[in-house]
Amino acid sequence: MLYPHLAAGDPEVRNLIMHELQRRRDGIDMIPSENVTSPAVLDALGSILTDKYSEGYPGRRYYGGNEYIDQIEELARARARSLFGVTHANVQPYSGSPANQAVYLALCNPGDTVLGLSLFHGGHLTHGLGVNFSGIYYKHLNYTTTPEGFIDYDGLQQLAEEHRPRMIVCGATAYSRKFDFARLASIAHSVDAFLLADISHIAGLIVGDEHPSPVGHADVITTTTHKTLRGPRGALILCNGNPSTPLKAVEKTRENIPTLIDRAVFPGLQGGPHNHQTAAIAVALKEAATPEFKTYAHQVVVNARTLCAALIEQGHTIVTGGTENHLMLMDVTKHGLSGGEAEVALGKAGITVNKNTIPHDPRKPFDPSGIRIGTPALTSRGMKEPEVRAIAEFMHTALMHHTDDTKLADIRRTVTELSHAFPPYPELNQPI
Ligand code: DSN
Repeated sequence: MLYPHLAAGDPEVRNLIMHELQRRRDGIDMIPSENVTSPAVLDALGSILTDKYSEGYPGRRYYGGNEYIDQIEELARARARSLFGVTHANVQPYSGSPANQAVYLALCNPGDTVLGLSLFHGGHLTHGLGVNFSGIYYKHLNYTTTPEGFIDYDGLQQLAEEHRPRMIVCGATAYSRKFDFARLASIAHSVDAFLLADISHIAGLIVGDEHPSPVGHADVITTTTHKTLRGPRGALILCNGNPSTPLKAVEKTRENIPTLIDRAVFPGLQGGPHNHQTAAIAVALKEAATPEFKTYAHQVVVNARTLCAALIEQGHTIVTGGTENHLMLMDVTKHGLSGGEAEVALGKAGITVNKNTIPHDPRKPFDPSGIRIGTPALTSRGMKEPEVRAIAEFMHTALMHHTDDTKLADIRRTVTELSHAFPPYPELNQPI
């Protein structure tokens, strides 16, 4: 029996977890920011490390009994440094938004001007949305994509020259093309701004050599650990240089970045690190350094390209006309649907995607024109080009019959059959 202690202690919660497991087994998750973690990562995440307080950093804690916790955090930091090729890594941010918040706290003063890619053109909440801390405490201006959906580097350069920001944020949650980090750095540094590269979506592709790295270009790099990197929820902040020991209050200059970052994470923003999460991050970073992970990252991109080509062949509209990474944005409006309706129809067919704005979307964000589709999770399950072509066919049929519940239920049966041949968690393959 899975989770026997939970079965005894809290059958209600176990039952809901079992339903979620069944949902994952029966369907195909194509949300590009989701993935499937390994049993080793899950073991570390569910370990007794959750019980320990360890405010501070290795060797300088505010609690006793941290001799093993120190070694775990050192291991995670060393693995992060080596994997990304930087000299400093902070592994304590609870997730991506707190990691970005720590960078703002470290490098900017409240009211400073910051430029980030608009959420509605593929950016992130923390890149300057008005209702987010980034738009509330900082003077945020957004750069956008061109009408075709490519980052408007010229527009960014103009905005930067006009407003002389303190920091430029690059990175995205819904952008299917490669970032030109050299160009972004040259724009930022031409106006003496810091460049923050948020590589949360593409970190796994970067370590798998499927996307250029921002190292050597960006002043600071943040990434979540649970997307293409395939670890637990969590985040890293990466940079070059070394923090002072002990951490001193220092000026917000480029050479002080490691010290500024460490002070911003703790005590600036967070209390005790989540040690079970740190251990699971260490495990995931070890996995990401293997040749198998490179093969995985390559297949993620091949699968996305294959899916995109098949969807275009069936007459669908893909923003920018293609993909160079793990995701694509589809404009579904020409079939008489909104993104929300497409999400629901595909959900009924057993395929999970999310509605998403497309660049220059005439519709509202809560029911936009597009859907966002990605291949990281299905690739972790072992699916390759033949399965992806079959999925494109299922998606096409579901979208063409989006009001026909009988047809959608038929597709769902076939999707479930395919899905059962590629279990997301083979080690948990027991009856529920
Ligand atoms: N919410 C994440 C995504 O889906 O891309 C970004 O944090």
